[in-house]
Amino acid sequence: LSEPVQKTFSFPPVPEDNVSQDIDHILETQSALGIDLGGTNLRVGIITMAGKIMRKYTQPNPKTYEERMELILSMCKQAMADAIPLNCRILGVGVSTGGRVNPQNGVVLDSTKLINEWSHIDLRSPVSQSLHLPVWVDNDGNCAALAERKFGHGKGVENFVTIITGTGIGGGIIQHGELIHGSTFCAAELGHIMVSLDGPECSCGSRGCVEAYASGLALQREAKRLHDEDLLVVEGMSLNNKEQVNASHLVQAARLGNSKAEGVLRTVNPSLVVLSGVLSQHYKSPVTDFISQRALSSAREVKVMTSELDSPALLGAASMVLDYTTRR
Ligand code: ADP
Ligand code: BMX
Ligand code: MG
Ligand code: CA
Ligand code: ZN
Repeated sequence: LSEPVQKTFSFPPVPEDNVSQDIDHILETQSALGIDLGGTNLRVGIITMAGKIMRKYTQPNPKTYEERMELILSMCKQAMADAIPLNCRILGVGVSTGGRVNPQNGVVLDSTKLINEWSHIDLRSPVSQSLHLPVWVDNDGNCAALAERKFGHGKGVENFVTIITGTGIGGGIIQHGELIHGSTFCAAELGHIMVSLDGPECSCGSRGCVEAYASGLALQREAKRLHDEDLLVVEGMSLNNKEQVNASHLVQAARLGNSKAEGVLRTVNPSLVVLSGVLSQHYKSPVTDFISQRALSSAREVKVMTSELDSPALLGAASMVLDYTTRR
């Protein structure tokens, strides 16, 4: 009878007569680490439940598997250290990556030339073993769709498509509120819809894909071609010799009235809803025009919006963590 009653422990232990510790605990913000691996950049972010990016780190995506894994882990460790003074409690890691991904086991099945040494890669095991956190992985276009569903224009929308333009073109399809992966995880590789049988070579090995016309890389190729012919730079535009010509110069030239550059930007595909990525602003009106002129009549009601999210793929990566770790 003199034995003390066994106490049940709650974590973190909260002394009953002291509420201040309890409040400290509540002030911690449940957060995720997001990773986004693209054809050009590797990004890591600390993202809160509300979709706020507390901190973002960007590096060029390394060209080899070893260097890439090493950089991912070191950037994540830095972010986890920085999360402590920010009061962000990291619940897990979400990875968005180019390539076909099996989200059930976190394996990148295969990739186009945009990311080297990135086929048959178990991404989940090394990240989770090294950071001691649960890890979710999905394709970057799919992640962009998840971000729109949770934080953006896709909120409460049953069926929508997102197209994200970076180095390549990624896609994500939400059908009945869920992501579609397809039988071999290629369902929303929307950049690789062939629009011309003998079009330019695509990084996937085929030719004439939408990505080969309208991606950041394709526009860079066109910008370089115009520049070589001395047709790129127009009045009001400056381009010094050291600067690499890229897609942004093509966009700038088009804005300043370069009709050749304008012509390149008008070659786009139809039937989409949320456009995101560096080129989305420039594609909104040609896409809308194309749909109203060419789409099947019952598809013409499709709305086209540009994303309002900063880094949708990164946010979508984080959303996998935030949704799964708090789902009951
Ligand atoms: P990824 O996810 O493929 O690594 P990002 O989304 O970081 O790519 O975008 C990088 C790509 O976008 C590059 O191809 C680059 O040339 C192009 N780009 C960068 N800035 C701009 C801009 N202001 N306008 C148009 N294209 C841009
Ligand atoms: C490529 C392909 C897609 C990806 C898209 C956008 C790879 C490595 N990438 O089409 O899986 O969704 O690029 O990627 O196979 P980003 O590089 O533009 O972000
Ligand atoms: Mg990207
Ligand atoms: Ca996709
Ligand atoms: Zn292709």
